Amino acid sequence: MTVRGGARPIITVQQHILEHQRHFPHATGEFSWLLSGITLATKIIASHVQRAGLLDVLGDTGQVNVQGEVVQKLDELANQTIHRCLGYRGNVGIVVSEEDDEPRVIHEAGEKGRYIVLFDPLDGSSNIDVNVSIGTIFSILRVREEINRQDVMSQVLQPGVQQLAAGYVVYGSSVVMTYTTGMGVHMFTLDPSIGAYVLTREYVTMPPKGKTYSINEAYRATFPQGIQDFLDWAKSDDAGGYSLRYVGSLVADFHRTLLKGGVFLYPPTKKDQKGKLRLLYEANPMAMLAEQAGGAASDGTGRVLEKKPSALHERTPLILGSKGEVEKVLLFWKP
Ligand code: P6P
Repeated sequence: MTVRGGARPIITVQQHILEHQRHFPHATGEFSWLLSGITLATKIIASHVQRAGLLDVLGDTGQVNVQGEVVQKLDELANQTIHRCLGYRGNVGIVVSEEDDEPRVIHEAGEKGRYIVLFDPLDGSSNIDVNVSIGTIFSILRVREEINRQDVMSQVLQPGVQQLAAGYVVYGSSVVMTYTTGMGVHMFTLDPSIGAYVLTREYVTMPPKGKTYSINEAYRATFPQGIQDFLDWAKSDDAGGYSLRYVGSLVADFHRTLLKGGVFLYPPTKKDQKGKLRLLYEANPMAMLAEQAGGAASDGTGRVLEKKPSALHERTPLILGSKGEVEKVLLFWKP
């Protein structure tokens, strides 16, 4: 449902979560408190992203992160901002970031720390300095009582089907937060005049088909043969006129796919033989959103959400988008 102009109600993301509280019967507002930490952090990040040329936040820090990637100044700012905003929410027990080697245990939370928050603080780093859309991705798991709380890695390495919630914020021509708690996908636009995320689309559904494919074809020669066969077919008359759109920021490429349909592909390459995208805090949250919107997310052999993670920064191949389009890719690519 698109919430049209006129006398539409102003519903903030906190209000929306409270109304959806029944999915967390014992949360009694706890979850909305947690989400308010994420919305606060992304408002701060947005304010820096939109003034990047005016503040000393462009360029890199000269450091290399656990991924082997040069850390941009805005990467570090986003990472620290999310840690600061989440660390004192009281109900967050463990925080995992793409920028951190290991999970951070929030000792102050103690037994009250019932949630695990995983995030890519600023996805699309290569686009930061050239004013192209970038984003923040988050995933929320519950601390599992049946697992020793001190066994942090076992707590964190949960399959995507265990996610309580997932979402992203895309810092583009407007700042849009998209999230799901397993009860549909909902979108909010940050209204800078009031500093609040306001509901703009509810129960978003992904078109079942879409004539757009999104892939970095520079790596074509090292894609699996089945992916190369799909790309050849998509360019053929038989396919009926696909176009290529590729921003190079997962959040932006997924946001377009969610709204317009199509398929995003990051298959294995010679450089990233297990795919480039990280399972826990990129692929899983996007896969939850895709499936909640009626789409699909596969690693080539099965649902991304059913993968049992074995390492914190594990990567995965990702075929993500309209159900009909993901199925077409898998007709050609059977790893
Ligand atoms: P490539 C950004 O660095 C990122 O992690 C994703 O946001 C994006 O989809 C992908 O990498 C782009 O990778 O190899 O095409 O530059």
